[in-house]
Amino acid sequence: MAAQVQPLTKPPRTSQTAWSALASHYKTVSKLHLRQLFADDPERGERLAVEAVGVYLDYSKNRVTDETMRLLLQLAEESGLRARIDAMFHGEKINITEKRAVLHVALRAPQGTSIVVDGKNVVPEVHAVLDRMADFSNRVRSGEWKGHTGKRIRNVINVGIGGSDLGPVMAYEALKHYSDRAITFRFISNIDGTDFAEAVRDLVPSETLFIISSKTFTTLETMTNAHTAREWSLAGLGGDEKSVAKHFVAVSTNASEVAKFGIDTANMFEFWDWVGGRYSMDSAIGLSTMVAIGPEKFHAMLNGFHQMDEHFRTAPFQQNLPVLMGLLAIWYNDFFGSQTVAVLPYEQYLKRFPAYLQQLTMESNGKHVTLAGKKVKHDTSPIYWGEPGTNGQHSFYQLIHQGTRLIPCDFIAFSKPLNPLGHHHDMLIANVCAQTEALAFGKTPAQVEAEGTPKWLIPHRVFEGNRPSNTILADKLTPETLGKLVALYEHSVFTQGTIWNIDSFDQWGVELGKVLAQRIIPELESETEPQLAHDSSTNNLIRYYRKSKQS
Ligand code: G6Q
Repeated sequence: MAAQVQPLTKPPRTSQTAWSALASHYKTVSKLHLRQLFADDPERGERLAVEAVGVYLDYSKNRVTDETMRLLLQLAEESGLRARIDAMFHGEKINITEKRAVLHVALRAPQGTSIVVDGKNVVPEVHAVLDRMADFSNRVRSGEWKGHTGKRIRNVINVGIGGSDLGPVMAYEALKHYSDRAITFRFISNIDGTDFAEAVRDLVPSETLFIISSKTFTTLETMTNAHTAREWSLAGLGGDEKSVAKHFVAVSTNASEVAKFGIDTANMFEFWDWVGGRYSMDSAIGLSTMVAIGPEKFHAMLNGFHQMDEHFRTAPFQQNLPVLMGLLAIWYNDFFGSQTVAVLPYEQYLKRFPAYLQQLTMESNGKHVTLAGKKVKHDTSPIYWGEPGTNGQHSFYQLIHQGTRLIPCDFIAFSKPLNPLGHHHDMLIANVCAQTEALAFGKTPAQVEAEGTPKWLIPHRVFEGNRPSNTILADKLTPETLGKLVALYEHSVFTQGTIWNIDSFDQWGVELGKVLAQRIIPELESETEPQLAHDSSTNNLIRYYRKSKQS
């Protein structure tokens, strides 16, 4: 039972006096308008901004005063954030319910550094796998790695789900600009056969390589898709079992299951139980990313991650980007009662970034008990969602501007475009500035009236403003910047989880989903009418499905 496991590391928590101070401070701040805060402090826009490792965060358009920030920073101190950061970086088993260290930071630790888990420095192993990945990627990219019939590999398909899919898809899309366009990359995750069918419909097996990515190598969706891939591949290659070695490689922690599937463990890329699925895009799970962009750029991405790691580990909290973002998320979630955060990248290549963040944030912090197994006192993870700008502006932004809910937003943008075309980029960035400005300052009835608006129409055209946002700016979307951006959110999630005193690194809800369907599959497939012992609704749905699939 998870809740009975005692914390291996007790965080030094005090009574969080800052929490009650923030609760009463909120009563004052909630009445303040950003218009006033900016008018009273002409320097606010420059003052409430931090730049570190090439990432600029403007948090001035948040509903905070200096006192709010002081109290939030005090909350971080009182929650033992500093000690928790050190515990993570030192390989302590802070994932207490699974008794595991949490060391995605070791995946990007430079060669020659040392991070010890169970008495062993794991950094050399990390680099040994990276070297094997580089060798493999170079061979595929150069055409040296041939398929069974001697043809070069033109298509690479990652088969995985959750953490073994979302990171690879997001990174591929984000870094497409840098990818080898001679190779087609696809991603199969859903157990819905359509996902597989559509991914391979225009491909030939002799030119197609599958990367089966699964930490456990037992996940229903991935194993089902992997077996279908094996059949499809064999069917196109004369049924010769020897072809599997040329068309399948695995990324896993489970060598025996990989061997059972028929993949030579020489073609297996390893990672470790101290890498959580949603924190694994920079491990061997990123093999498809490395094949796409090449080892050098993959290392540049790791370097970006590492720079943000070091910033998080060493910077004072008041200048610490992930800490500030985590604290602001807590401020809206727990004091304003905002339930969601919108992530709005103004960069088309980041179109899958919000989906990636949904897993990172909500699987990590969607928890209802503390490390000690007690019910949490405050709401945990907000719901993260979003779409790239400017598309969102023509749909759901209406609610952000004029709805009744307060939705804090993260705007993400880059100074330089990857595809400079006429004035496109200036117009794109003008939209970022205009949106954050409009959200913060709104439009008063007097302004609307001055525009000649008829009286009856004025209420409809008023924008209250006072809607908070962060603006995150970086120079250009590069592999290095992507690493920084992902690490920024990883550590913001860590900051939030530390303050709520929860285990951000387990996922019992997801584990439950992995076993639930197993019981029902035979009931749907059995030739004879099964004895059903579910509730009446589930029983009825099973019977309805069985009947209609036969009709
Ligand atoms: C991630 C989760 C989950 C996991 C998938 C795939 O943190 O644990 O999304 O990544 O369920 O698991 P496997 O990699 O074991 O197939």
